[in-house]
Amino acid sequence: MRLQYLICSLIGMSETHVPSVPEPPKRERIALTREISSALSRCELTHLQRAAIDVALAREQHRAYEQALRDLGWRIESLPEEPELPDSVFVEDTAIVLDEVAVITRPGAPSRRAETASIAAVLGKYRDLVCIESPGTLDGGDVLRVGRSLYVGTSSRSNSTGIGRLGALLRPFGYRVLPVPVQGCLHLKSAVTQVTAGDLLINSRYVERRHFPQMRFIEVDESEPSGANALMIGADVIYSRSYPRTAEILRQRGIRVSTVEMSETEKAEGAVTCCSLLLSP
Ligand code: CIR
Repeated sequence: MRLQYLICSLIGMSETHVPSVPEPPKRERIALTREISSALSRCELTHLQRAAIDVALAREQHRAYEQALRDLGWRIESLPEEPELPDSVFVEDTAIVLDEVAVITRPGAPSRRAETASIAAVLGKYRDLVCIESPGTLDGGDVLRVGRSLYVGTSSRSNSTGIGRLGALLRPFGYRVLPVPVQGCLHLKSAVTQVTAGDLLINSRYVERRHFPQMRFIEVDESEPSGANALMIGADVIYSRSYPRTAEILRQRGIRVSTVEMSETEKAEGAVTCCSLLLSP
């Protein structure tokens, strides 16, 4: 029964005379990003050889990435450049943002630990904050959330102390934290990301499917091993133009794919999920 009709019946008024029930205030969808550092060429590298990065082009591509998020209804809150922090555009690694709370991480690479202070200052406006503390380490790129489950890659960046602490911090909110081994790539989300409510895009040479029971899988094209990172936004997916064969596989499955050019941040081992932190309503 419609609420207005119920009120009408109770107070004996015609439906047209009842003022409409006010909608609860909507929380804005905010994407937190950061300008590319002029020092990006001095980024951390684990699996790639260093290649020349065009910082001006990287910035242009980053603006197009932000525009893709705007086109899907997100307001961009962009932090200024950190000239002394080469990897600081990869804001995903500094926090895990949930509806109830935000966890400020302690990145595995010592060169990246100073990135968290400015992120905490902004996130504190929107969420209660909790922190991963020494000797724990955790990179947000290792955390794949599917519903109330947080799968966390036991990579070179996230240690068992950090993963254990994440579990203890989030248990009171009803989340379970599940460690998952990864091999051959930087983070868990280099190996697997969610692309629909029931589908994971995966490179099963980097992570085993058995860790994700009840999910279906879309395998990356074998010529595109780094193509498993996609940014799911509702029914849409933001995806790198570097993996056209996998993009086509996603489209054939009926997924709406918006592609962005990521050539320069990819030379720094970045990908589409790493360049924003999404604060959803
Ligand atoms: C690093 O090695 O930390 C950066 N060069 C790349 C981080 C990419 N972040 C991510 O995939 N979440």
